[in-house]
Amino acid sequence: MNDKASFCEVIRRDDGPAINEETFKDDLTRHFYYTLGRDKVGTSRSYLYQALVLSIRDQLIGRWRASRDDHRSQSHRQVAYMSLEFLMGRSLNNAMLNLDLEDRVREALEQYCCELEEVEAAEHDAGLGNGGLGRLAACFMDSCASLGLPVTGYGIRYEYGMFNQSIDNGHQIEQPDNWLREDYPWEIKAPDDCRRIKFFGRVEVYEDKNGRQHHQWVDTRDVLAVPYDIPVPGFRNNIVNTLRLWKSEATDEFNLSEFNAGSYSEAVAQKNLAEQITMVLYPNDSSENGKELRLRQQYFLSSATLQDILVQWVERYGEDFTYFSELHVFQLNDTHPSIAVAELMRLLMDEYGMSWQPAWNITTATMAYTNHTLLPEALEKWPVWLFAKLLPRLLEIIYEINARFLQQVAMKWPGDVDKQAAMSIIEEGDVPQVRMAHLAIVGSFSVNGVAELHTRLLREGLFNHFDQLWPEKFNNKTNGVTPRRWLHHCNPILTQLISEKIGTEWVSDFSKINQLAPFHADEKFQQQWQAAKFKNKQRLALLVKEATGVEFDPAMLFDVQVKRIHEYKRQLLNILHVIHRYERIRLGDTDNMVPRCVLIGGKAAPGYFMAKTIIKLISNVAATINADAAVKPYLRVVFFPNYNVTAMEKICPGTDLSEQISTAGKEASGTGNMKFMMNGGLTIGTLDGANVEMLEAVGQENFFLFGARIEQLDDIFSDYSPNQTIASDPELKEVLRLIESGHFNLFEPGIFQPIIDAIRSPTDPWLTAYDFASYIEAQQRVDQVYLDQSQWTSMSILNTAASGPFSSDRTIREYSENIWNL
Ligand code: 26W
Repeated sequence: MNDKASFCEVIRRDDGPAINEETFKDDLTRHFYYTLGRDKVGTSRSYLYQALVLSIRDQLIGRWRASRDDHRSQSHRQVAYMSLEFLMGRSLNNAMLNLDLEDRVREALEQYCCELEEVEAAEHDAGLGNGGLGRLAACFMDSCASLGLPVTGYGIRYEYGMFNQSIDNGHQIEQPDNWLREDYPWEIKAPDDCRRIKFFGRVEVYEDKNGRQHHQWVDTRDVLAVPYDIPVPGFRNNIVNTLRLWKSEATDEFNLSEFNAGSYSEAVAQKNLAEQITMVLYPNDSSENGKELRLRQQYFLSSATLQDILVQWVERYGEDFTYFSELHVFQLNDTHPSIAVAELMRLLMDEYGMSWQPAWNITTATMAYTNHTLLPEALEKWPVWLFAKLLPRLLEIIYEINARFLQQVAMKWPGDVDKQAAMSIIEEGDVPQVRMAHLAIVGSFSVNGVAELHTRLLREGLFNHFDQLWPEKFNNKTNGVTPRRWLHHCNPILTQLISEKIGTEWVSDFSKINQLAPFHADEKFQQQWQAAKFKNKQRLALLVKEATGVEFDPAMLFDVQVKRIHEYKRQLLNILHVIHRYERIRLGDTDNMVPRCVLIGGKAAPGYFMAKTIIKLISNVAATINADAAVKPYLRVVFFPNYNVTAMEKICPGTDLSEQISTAGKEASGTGNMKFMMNGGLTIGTLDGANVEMLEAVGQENFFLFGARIEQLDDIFSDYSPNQTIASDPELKEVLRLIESGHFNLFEPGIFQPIIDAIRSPTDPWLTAYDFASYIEAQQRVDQVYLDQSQWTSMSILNTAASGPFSSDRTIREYSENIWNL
């Protein structure tokens, strides 16, 4: 072997040097001094953070390459997890945990007289997601790497992630999240792999010499997709997967007419349009407002990702796609990337010359769709005219898919035109629309919901016709969260206690967590468990003090609801209970009342008026209550600003009571509920989403259940009269009277009227008044149990012990075995 070849060999086979304390220290210094050109640490920890990440990245690179080569060279199936959102949060601690580097890092930092925690705090959250769906994608990435599965995440590198929320006089203010300002040292740009994405233009049809028709999408305005790769290390298994995020850039072609007319600067400025595509994450988590730019984002991600995989395929196997579907799966995270169904058809036919049927066989054997919501307003539809303008070739293909699909429907239900209209991918009407969920179902071999109840409701309701046509496509994959971040990393105190008791295997095999159960009544263990919770409450109290100025007393019960603000999640019900308690305290009715600190946090979509009004109500109620010295021993309330992944890492370990109180049938699964459970939080909740399975796992007696159930809803709505409910419930009546009297808005008359009207409306879909009494009763049970600390602690231990099934490792194993067939 000549020198050059052996060098290449070394580069290729290098698994990364064994981690050595001395070289690690040197790496850190080298990056700080040379790569970043710094000599003083100064007050900002930002450079030290960056140098540290670069040093850790060095440790990852060899393993990363080895993992990638492995995926590409071996003939087993691989998955592209396609998602418009990846809510990764911080990565430093996770990487150190998974590589077992913490001790070395601490030592290396000593020379800078700097604590690891300070450096960690310099990392900006990668907030490229809205809420549950985006965070789920991030947990899945961790589990796939930790299980050694060949899964690559594909998403968008938004310049601005989820907005930062501040609260001004109780109102939400949105501020841009410029998370890339100081560079993001985890990412590596890969310009070699950039792809070209078409928009606008028109379709030309021509016949080849064999008389076969071909379509050509021409006169397009093209944009480049440039990938940035982020390493995703598995838990202590030497595997490093990839999250590939696409950034849009202008091509180097100018608008020549303008250019020649002397408008050089204007022609260059036009390039901005291309870069707009990946500028900002849409901050809506439940309603689609049909913005053109959003459709551009969706197509941009879908096309770039599919091209990426097809180009790699052709490099390796040429243009023979016979075995393509045996080696690839595309998992669509909700309908957001579902235009991929039509795009894969286009690429196979127009770019690689395939005819319809083989291309369709490949498409329907590789696409799989996950649904995350039953809310009708969240089901994406795009006007046909918009498609015709922006993606004309894609619209043609969608029409053809639909025509063939409707023939199938007609065969199954001859003459049933209503069914055809209901199932059609195109919704007729004044403004005809493309129904993206229908496109996703028709084009996929698998359709899954995210909790047992959710999947049942999908099959019986929303997608019932499709279930009758293709029952074999439907399946459930109950969500989970990664126990590395959501227990090990975020709760070191409890982690140590658990590991002392049952060893450390639970970190990689979370089913083992149930070995804690036998100790639930052990007095000494209970005391240790309580002490751990107390410390975590102290840590949370500090955070609350910093963020709001309000003192939380760790001796009180910490009652927490954090999630996006939405009417169906019923933060309103929560605050009604708070007001009720406040009333009782004012009346001196405090016998056996457990002192509580109530924390509510979450972002409202900027255009969601009711959600913003609910934030204002919570803030005003909090201000009134916290200002009342007589109330302080019993009740304190905050609206916690800018709730995000990093905040949750301190919130969930310090929580006693987790509020999961959505109207039955509305929350697809929930995942925050699982994080609290892992950390020994007790749940007060409805029979909704994954709460149902959590309750089954831990037992009724260890869960505070309340509220209307799905089976009752039809009955309830048939003669719902909230005003009667209110009139006959003195407690609810009093709570509403207090709000209506202006007690919480003395100088802002009328601002809460929309909320009052909503509660009093006979068509209130969220059943706030209906569930009030049952909620108050459940909260009463919470107090009773809490007074018996031994019983509470036993329940807390049993909750953690029963949280095994809610690890995303379990979820991903199920995806792998039943959908991906890896
Ligand atoms: C197009 C606007 C839009 C954006 C995001 C519509 C819908 C969404 C998501 C589907 C909202 C979402 O995050 N859904 C949540 O997904 C979680 C993960 O499966 C579930 O746990 C939550 O119950 C569900 O609300």
